[in-house]
Amino acid sequence: MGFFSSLRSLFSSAPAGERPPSPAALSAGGPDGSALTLALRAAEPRLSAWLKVILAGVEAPGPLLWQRLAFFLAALETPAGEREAFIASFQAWVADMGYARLEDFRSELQYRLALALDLEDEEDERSRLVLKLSAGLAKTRGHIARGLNALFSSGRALDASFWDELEEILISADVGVEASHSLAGRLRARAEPGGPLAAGDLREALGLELADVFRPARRIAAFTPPEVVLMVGVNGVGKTTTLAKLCHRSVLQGKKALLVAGDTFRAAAAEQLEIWARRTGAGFYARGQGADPAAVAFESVDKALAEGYDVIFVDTAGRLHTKTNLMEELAKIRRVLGKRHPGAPHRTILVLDATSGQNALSQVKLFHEAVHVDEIILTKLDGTAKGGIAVAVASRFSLPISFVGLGEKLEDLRPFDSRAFAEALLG
Ligand SMILES: Nc1nc2c(ncn2[C@@H]2O[C@H](COP(=O)(O)OP(=O)(O)OP(=O)(O)O)[C@@H](O)[C@H]2O)c(=O)[nH]1
Ligand SMILES: [Mg+2]
Repeated sequence: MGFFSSLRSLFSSAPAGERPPSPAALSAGGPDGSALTLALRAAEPRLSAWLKVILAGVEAPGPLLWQRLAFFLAALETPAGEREAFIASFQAWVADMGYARLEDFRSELQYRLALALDLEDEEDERSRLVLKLSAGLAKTRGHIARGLNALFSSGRALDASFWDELEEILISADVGVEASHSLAGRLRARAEPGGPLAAGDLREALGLELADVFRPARRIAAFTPPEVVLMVGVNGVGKTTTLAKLCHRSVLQGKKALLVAGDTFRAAAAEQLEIWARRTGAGFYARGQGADPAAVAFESVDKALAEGYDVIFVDTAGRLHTKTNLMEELAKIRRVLGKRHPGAPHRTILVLDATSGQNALSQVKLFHEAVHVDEIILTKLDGTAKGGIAVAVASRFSLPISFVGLGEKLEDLRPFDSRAFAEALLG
């Protein structure tokens, strides 16, 4: 959609002399168009502020909420069809999830609006990301911060033992021996010419060095639709959930998406994916258990071409990276996709579980050798003390981390932002 500019001009300036109505007046009067418009105009031009206005007096999903949303989207000159589709899809999702209270669905609503209105790069969303990351990385940060605070505020000389200790603190948060050594070395190079740095400067310099380890996300060259996304990784890391989250993002951005059950090994795998397809409003393709996953992938491209899908997401069974026959099966899926649709798969995504520690490094190496990985998604960053693995992976392999998983819900997948990550890690 992307009507952000019309949004700004519609709501950004309250005409002098007009006072916004109180939230109480709004809720009592129901969807009073002019009162709402005034309140929206008076609000700060940020999605969260507008949402506060729209949701004033709303306690549960019901007619008031749907009317408010319809009004908001209409005021932004969203075409009626898109407006209705947005609301219908949100209604279906709320019903499906059985959510009855505002606090259950508020953040999903904000997430959907941010994507549909193309607002995700806004300050508002970035600070939500930092908040979420900070909460997720609390354990890792607790670990690192205690050590760094003690070290940086010790007033000690920046001698060999100082840098050794810094390395040890980083290693203990799973940053890895190699990456910790190189980070400490670069910080040392920064610190030495000018003599000892203050504690705050050291922390800031470490933050910059950390953020610098990460590569910017890859830009995808032009291709003929459908875009084909292939998900790979060891067992239980979050491939299927992450695929559903990515699919959700695509659908919210207005794309026609197909979820493909390429995990024909586990009986429940296709059912799990079919539920996600219903929740996200995507199409679904599967064959019976035991079917050849490469054939399923091939046929799904046929279906996507025939039915005009923009993007297809192919799930695969979890596999141990050390089992050569299973890795060969993945390589075959890849080959077959490329034969049916030149350039496919356009994105091969390796999912890593942040809690798996240093083993993640050998997963990257072997999956990359077998199927050529384009990007990495790191899941379960919420609540692990091993968040430093992101740094270890990025410094060892020249692969971008595109998204991070911060929980089990559909909205808990966010684009990776190296600055936000370094901030959240160091506090
Ligand atoms: N806390 C948290 N849990 C997650 C995250 N991503 C996935 N999970 C959970 O991890 C578990 C496994 O997720 P799946 O998506 O089934 O993993 P998978 O890799 O498809 O598993 P297999 O297909 O069996 O190999 C589920 O309970 C998910 O809800 C995350 O970012 N944070
Ligand atoms: Mg799975």
